[in-house]
Amino acid sequence: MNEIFDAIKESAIKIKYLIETGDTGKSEQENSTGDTQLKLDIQSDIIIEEIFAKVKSIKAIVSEEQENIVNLHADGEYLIAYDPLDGSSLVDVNLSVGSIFGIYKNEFNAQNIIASVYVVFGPRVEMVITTDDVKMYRLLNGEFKFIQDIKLNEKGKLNAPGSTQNCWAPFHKQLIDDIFNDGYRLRYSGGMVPDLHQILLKGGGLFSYPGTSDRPKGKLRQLFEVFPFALTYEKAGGGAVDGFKRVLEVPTTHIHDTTPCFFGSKEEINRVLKVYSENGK
Ligand code: P6P
Repeated sequence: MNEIFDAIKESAIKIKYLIETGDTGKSEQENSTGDTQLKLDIQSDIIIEEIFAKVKSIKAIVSEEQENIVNLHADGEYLIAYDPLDGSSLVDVNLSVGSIFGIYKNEFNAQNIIASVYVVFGPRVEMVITTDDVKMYRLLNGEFKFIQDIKLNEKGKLNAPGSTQNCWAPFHKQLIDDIFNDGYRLRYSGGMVPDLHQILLKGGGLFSYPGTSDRPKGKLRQLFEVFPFALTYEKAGGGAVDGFKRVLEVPTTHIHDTTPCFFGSKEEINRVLKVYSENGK
């Protein structure tokens, strides 16, 4: 699998340059979930696909920016689902963005995810690789150097409450208010990669993107946003749930399916499960 990690490192260096120099304007296209595609989205996707096409162990890929699966090498053993530049619109206001990769075997579904990678493009470029553990690397003089292992505390201090105001569950807002009343600090940029990276590095807390009235199945995509981070949070000693169960037990029927999601330290995740099981459907 190291050849895949090396391919992602190669793409990250090119995407870093693209972010610094590229045109952040809108393209004429929409992706399969109706998001208007920015030129950065399309160009980042092209960079990644061209690099992955050279890796013989990759059988097929799924991109947030493309409707269908792209078959690469019939004898390949890995499937990769990725979001080439999540939160790309944040580049316009100079906030951090990221790329997310889920590495699967046999099928694109939660049961078959075997590794994940994300890259944060911020003041520094950092890459986090999850296999049986969670390891962080930083781009230094053109090379990714190992910096640290990542482990979550049992309980954290940060709260990233995405889209609470639109949540379908009337009790959800009270859950978030109670967490703030317990002294958690608000940390939400609108980019899931830096928001989740911060919670991982600051010892823990809770990131929520619940189902909303207009999107009861949530906004974040299973294969290339939620499942990769769910693996990372679980391997770091925390958890990831949809309110009622592990998100890594959520079935996938379409490659662009979404799911409500909560990522956090053990204590915060147990708090979500308790409130949803007592009040939810
Ligand atoms: P909202 C970015 O567009 C994204 O997909 C995630 O990175 C982020 O967590 C979420 O959407 C933000 O959504 O509704 O708060 O703008």
